[in-house]
Amino acid sequence: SMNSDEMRFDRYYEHDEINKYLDSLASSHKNVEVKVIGKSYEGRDIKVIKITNGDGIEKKNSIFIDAGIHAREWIAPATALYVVQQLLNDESMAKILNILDIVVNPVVNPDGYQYTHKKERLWRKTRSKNIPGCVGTDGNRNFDFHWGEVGASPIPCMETYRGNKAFSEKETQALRDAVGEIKDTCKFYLTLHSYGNYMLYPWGYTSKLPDTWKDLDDIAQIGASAIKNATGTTYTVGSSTNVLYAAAGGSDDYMFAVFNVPISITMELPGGGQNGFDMPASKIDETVHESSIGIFAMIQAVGQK
Ligand code: ING
Ligand code: ZN
Repeated sequence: SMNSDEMRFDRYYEHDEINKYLDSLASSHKNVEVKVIGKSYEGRDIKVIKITNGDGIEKKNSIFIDAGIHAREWIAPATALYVVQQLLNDESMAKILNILDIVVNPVVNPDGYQYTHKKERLWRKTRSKNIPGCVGTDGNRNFDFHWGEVGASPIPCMETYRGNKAFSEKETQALRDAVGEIKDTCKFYLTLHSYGNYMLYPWGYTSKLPDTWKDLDDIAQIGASAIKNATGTTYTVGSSTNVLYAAAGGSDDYMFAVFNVPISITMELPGGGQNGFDMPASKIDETVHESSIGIFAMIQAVGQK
């Protein structure tokens, strides 16, 4: 168990440890607030941590980061937690927190995440029951913008099952409501996935580009170049449909189109291990550090706009 106010990135943590860690940060930092934004299908608390500079100014611009909507993508929650730790421990972050409040949901889909720890390492979806013998909905096909169109299966047993309706899942409802709460101030929505080294932006539902695609591309390029310069690792930048594949009902399209968050990016972190999702624990630390360089470069660029 973890009672102390530190997380070491030498192994993957279980969901209850992560929640305890967040609570310990709230007790030890007066500029940190932890909130339950909803319960998962199996009843786990879905938490966000909000980090401010403690000045109490309400209408500051904000940023929302999430991870772990897909259960098996373990490097994503680890990266989100590393970003939280850096924001609190690295004094050079004070400048960012003077301009922006940062809200992080490190595990959107805790039931799936725990299922990958205990039962089936490569599980992707939630754990809600749909038809007998088939469990789970793909959270990143469940958002209510062009829901059910391309790349989102209507078949409950499939890996990319869209759900029986948009926002059928308690987990996607919770994420929607948490971002919705800050939509008037939110300048950047970042969702962490793995794997493949991509900085993706809307649209996922069509190969057309949004009118403001250059703004999206600028920020994504800044993230990719920062990583390239720091470690030599290459990220591919572009719209989801154009550089990866078309998929409707994703969280990034929704936050961008419905909540008008001007910068909305899906970051596909590096892969590792036998199947790409299973990066060895010994590589977590260097990977989350590298990825955070890109994330902080993007946050900084958004803050300066
Ligand atoms: N990749 C994303 C997925 O949900 C994506 C890629 C994001 C496609 C946004 C379209 C829109 O399939 C992973 N690894 O889950
Ligand atoms: Zn994913």
